[in-house]
Parts: sequence; C-alpha cells; structure tokens
Amino acid sequence: MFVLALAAALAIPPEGVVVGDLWVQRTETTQAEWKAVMGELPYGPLYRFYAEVDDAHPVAMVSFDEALAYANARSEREGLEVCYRTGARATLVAGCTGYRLPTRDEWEALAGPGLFATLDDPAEACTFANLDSRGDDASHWRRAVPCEDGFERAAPVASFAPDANGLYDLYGNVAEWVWDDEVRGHYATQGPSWYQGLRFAAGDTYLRRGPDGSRDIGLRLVRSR
Ligand SMILES: [Ca+2]
Ligand SMILES: [Ca+2]
Repeated sequence: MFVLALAAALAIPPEGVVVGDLWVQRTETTQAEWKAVMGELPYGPLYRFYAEVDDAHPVAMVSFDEALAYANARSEREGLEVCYRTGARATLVAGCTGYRLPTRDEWEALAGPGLFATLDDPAEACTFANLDSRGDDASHWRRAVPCEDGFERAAPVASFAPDANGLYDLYGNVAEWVWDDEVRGHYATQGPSWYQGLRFAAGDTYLRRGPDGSRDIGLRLVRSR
C-alpha cells in the first residue's frame, strides 16, 4: 500500500522546483495545464491531426507568440506581473517576476554539461530521455541513440528519470522555446526533441526555428525569485 501511495505521489510530481534564483516547472507544460489557462489546445479541433491529444502529454504545435501569450495569461490569472509586452515584436519586461520562458543562458545553466557528459554509456540515454531511438541505422542523419526508449513520438511528461535538480525531459520529448536576446527574443529552442538523436543531444542543443509551432516544440515556464 505504501509503495502504491508512493508511486501515485511520484506520478504527479510537485509542479515546480527551485534552482538557484529560478523557479522552474519540473515538466514540460502539459496539455491539461495549457487548457486550464487557454481553454483549448492550439489549432483547436485540428490539433489532433498534428500531435498526440492527451492531458498528460506536453503541449506541442505552439507558436513562439502563443507560448508568450500562455505565460502572460497564466501570470494574469494568478495576479502576477506580466512578463511580455506583445505586439509586432514582443519584448521582455526586465526583472519580471511572473511566468516566462527561460532565457537561452538560463536553460543552458539548468542543463549543465549535457546529458551525455553525465552518462558512462550513450545507451543509458534511454533512461533519461525520449529521443530518436528508432531502429539501429547509424547512418541516419539524425543519428538515433543506441538504445530503445519506447516512444516513437512524444511521451507523457515525466515518463523518464529526472535529472539531479528534479527536472524531467529537459533533454528529449519536446524541444522547448527559449528567449534569446541575441535574436531579440525570438524563435529559438533548446534541448533535443523526440525527433532528434545523438548528434543533437551530444552537442549544442540550441536551434533557431521559424516562429510557427511544430509537433516537436513545446515549452516550460520559469519565474525569477
Ligand atoms: Ca523516442
Ligand atoms: Ca524537453
């Protein structure tokens, strides 16, 4: 009974963890969390054609501007400072304490030296991350990881082991929108997604993307403390 209770508690981890001067969402933002604030999934009924529809899965198909709108809406709902001034080109309110995307530097600090730097064997990646593990084709351009993680696309959040800070899926599952001042805040992601394998996970995980959503891009919120 105790084991069952513990398992149930672990299945729904506390929403956030404090790392240094940041509060960080433990998991990627789920579809349930998105709907609680925004009412419906991005793309509405069309969402099912692009991404898995399931409350425990990370929300995907979220454009960069929609991610900012979600962060602002959640701040408003909880009476917090709104972090983005939206418009033709959104700006970040300096020192804002409401919900926002992590900056590129903040994400990199959370990720530390990287998933593979902490593993003795690359095959251990499948304990920690939902990456491209399809097949064993080493010539595949994305280079699948040398293990099988059990998910061809996105997995429910927290399906894999957390890192030392208690954060889930920083590597793998959906890539996560970040705010990058160098490109004036726009259109960058961090972390490899389920669509990417060894090549991305082992090296720099930063990617500039288009502004639109993709079935392998989601988000994770942070707050300055
Ligand atoms: Ca996978
Ligand atoms: Ca992720």
